[in-house]
Amino acid sequence: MPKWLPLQKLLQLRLTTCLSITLCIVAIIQFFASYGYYNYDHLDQESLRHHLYAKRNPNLITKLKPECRYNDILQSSKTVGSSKIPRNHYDFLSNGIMNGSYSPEDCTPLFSVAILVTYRNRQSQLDIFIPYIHNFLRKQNIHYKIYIIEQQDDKLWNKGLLYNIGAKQAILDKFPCLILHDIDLLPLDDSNLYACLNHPRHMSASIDKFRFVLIYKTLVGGVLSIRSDQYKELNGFSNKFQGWGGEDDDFAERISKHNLEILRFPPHMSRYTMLQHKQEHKNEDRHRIMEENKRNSQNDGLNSIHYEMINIKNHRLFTMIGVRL
Ligand code: NGS
Repeated sequence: MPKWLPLQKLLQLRLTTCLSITLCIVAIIQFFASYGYYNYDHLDQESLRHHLYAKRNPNLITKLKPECRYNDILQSSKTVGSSKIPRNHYDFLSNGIMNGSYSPEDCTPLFSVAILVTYRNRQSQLDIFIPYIHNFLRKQNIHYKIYIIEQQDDKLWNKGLLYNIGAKQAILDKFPCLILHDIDLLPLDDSNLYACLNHPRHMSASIDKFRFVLIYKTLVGGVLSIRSDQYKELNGFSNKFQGWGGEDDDFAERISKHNLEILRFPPHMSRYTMLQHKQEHKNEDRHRIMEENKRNSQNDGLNSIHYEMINIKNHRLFTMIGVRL
């Protein structure tokens, strides 16, 4: 047997190991590159103003002021990096805010928006979210009001029902546009105008936690804007989802059943950072409920909410609706 054979074998072995490692790396890169959409379908930045749903709350007192302008906001390239988000707001000034509501001082807004935030036991996130979002929204020339809908019981979390409760109140208060907002998401782009379009808009299409890709095309969870009349038409959210997950996919199904589209702004206008938290308990029944609801959802939603209202408290920076389910 020639002397060089073991060395040749060793070399061969090394070569195959190197090859397999390279193949593995390529496969991993491929997997991550194909998981989600970097450049999802979206409206053109130039055409956005044609899609806006301009409607004010009739209760808003407007004095003789010129109409607010939105072009500069929609064209703004100002953005903040996820790592630059302030974690405390000791220097926060609440100028102009009353009961969670704000309207620009020197112009008449074209949009009135109710921001609905479902909540339980996340004080540290509330402390970051509230001042951040007020600072962000006060630059947008819109009239808005922040509602926090708090589940004050130990039952399983029911986000869909909480959104229905918030929407009912905001509609009673005559808001024509609802923005359903996770408390752990903070917008990064000034151009992400908090207003409704003529179709529902998934606003948080580009989140740092998901490497700024849209994880699937029908995702509407996170931050979603929808006209109040359309929310009523869809009969709101299903009240049946208890625990984490599924209620938003069920809502997407309602949107498509009513021949509405899910619109999005371009990725560079739709970036958010997600505050860290532990994963909620998953609802094991969520897929079954979604299947059931595909067949019948007419009597499950805004028209069938049961809850005990504890109180509605007006704080300076938000209105808190406390409920037991
Ligand atoms: C899907 C969930 C949605 C959820 C989305 C993103 O799998 O409710 O993930 O979740 N649908 C089902 O479970 C059927 S996230 O990673 O942002 O917490 O919104």
